[in-house]
Amino acid sequence: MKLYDTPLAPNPRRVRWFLAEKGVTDLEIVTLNLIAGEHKTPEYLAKAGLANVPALELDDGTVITESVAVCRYLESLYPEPNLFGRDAKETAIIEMWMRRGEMLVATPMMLGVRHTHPALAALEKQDPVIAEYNKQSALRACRILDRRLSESEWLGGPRFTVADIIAYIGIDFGRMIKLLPPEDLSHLGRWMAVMRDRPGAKAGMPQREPA
Ligand SMILES: N[C@@H](CCC(=O)N[C@@H](CS)C(=O)NCC(=O)O)C(=O)O
Repeated sequence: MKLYDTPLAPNPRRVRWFLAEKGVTDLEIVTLNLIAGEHKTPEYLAKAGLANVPALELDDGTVITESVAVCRYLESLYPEPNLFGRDAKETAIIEMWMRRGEMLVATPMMLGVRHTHPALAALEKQDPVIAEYNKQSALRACRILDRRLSESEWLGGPRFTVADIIAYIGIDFGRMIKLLPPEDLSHLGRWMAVMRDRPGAKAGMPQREPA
């Protein structure tokens, strides 16, 4: 298998973290430079179908995009440690928090960063109004996660799951523009500190000081 990847970008980071939690190392990583447009070449577009990373190319030539779909596929190949849920109820709760983390926090944070960070002007016609709206939406939604974490050790329940990976990476991407969650969110702060220390947190990331 080949994983098309790029450093720093949040969606490929989900897959790298997921692989690190599973202890999977036997796949080829192909690093693309997005700023140089390496994900927009006719060859890559013919494979992936769209100009996005991550993409996982299987040995039979099938290409899976969408970071969560890639993680689900990897979960089937490498079921332990389980990160998507073991029974109907647990799987649904994890899915619920994964989608909340993605839609309410990660997506607006990505848009906020994309419309703000000077380096990303190569990928986006930046608009300060869109930037501000999305940054505020992401920060507001951190309160929802904080409330959940006041009653649950992890987002998906009593153990670490993919829901934690998705939400944490979304929030952490804000550091690219020095956007941090409000300090009064103590439950979120407790969880962020624990997440930061997991081995997957550093997978494929340039070494940076924690915020
Ligand atoms: N929903 C997709 C989003 C993939 C995505 O947006 N990837 C970004 C990097 S984080 C990308 O490839 N951007 C290229 C561009 O904007 O031109 C997923 O979860 O994989």
